[in-house]
Amino acid sequence: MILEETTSPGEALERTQGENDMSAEFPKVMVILPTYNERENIPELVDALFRLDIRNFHLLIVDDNSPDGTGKIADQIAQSQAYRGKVNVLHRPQKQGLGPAYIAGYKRALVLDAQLIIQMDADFSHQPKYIPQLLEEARTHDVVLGSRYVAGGSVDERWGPIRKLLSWWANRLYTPSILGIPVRDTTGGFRLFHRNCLIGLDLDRIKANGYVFQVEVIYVMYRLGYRIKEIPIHFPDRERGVSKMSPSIAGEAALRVLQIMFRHRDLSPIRRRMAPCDTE
Ligand SMILES: Nc1nc2c(ncn2[C@@H]2O[C@H](COP(=O)(O)OP(=O)(O)O)[C@@H](O)[C@H]2O)c(=O)[nH]1
Ligand SMILES: [Mg+2]
Repeated sequence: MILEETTSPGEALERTQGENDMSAEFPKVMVILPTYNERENIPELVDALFRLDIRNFHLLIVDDNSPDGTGKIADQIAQSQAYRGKVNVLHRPQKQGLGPAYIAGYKRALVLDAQLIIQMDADFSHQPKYIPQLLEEARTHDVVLGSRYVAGGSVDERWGPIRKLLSWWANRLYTPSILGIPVRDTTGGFRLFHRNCLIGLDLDRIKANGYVFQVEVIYVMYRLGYRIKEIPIHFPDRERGVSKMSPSIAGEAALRVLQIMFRHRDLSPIRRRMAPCDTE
């Protein structure tokens, strides 16, 4: 999808990845991992991400004081010889949901001068192997989404027909028709943003939590005219740990989508925030 756009972060990337190989010349990539009780996943996931061997690559773990001690494990990883200086941990006092965790993570990533910000679940449903593709598409797009609902994308084979139908209906029928947005996977959480998109978004505009948080962010970015690309991903269910999403969050989502439409339908590219983001 190409929207009217004057700036080209893709070109900026070309420039920074120009002639020489020094890592400082490469844009700083930061992957945000929100965690709540992910002790069984986080060490392995961190290893898998660094095995991708991407230049100038950093992690930001945002932990909401997980009772299972994920935060402590994250600190140990951050202080380990292998990852010192490459892994940051943001501790928050209590579980407040995915939306506030991401907002705090985006703000911290901006403060840490990240140029390309990737967000993904910490349970292997978002597979590290797709990250090189996200980065490749970031050369020519402002926002890149890992998508279950474009050609080639898929969800876990074990999903029952009701769950499949509900997710498909929400993403492919309900949300696009209410919001008038050509994005096929609006609730997915595997995303890449150029820094300027998070600044332009104006994080204080975003109010939703849960699945609708993802919808609100992408809707505002669409209204602001950022160029959005979806790449197909397979989305397997988590093997370890438990999901924190509840049916009540999913039920509330349908109404919240209407709220989002009314809240942001008048936004246009001119309303992008230009000043540096307020940071913590
Ligand atoms: N920091 C933080 N992370 C959360 C919270 N709720 C969920 N997560 C993380 O967000 C990601 C997605 O959550 P998950 O329970 O897997 O949701 P599902 O994939 O929709 O079932 C995982 O990495 C969770 O650990 C929260 O309240 N705070
Ligand atoms: Mg999950």
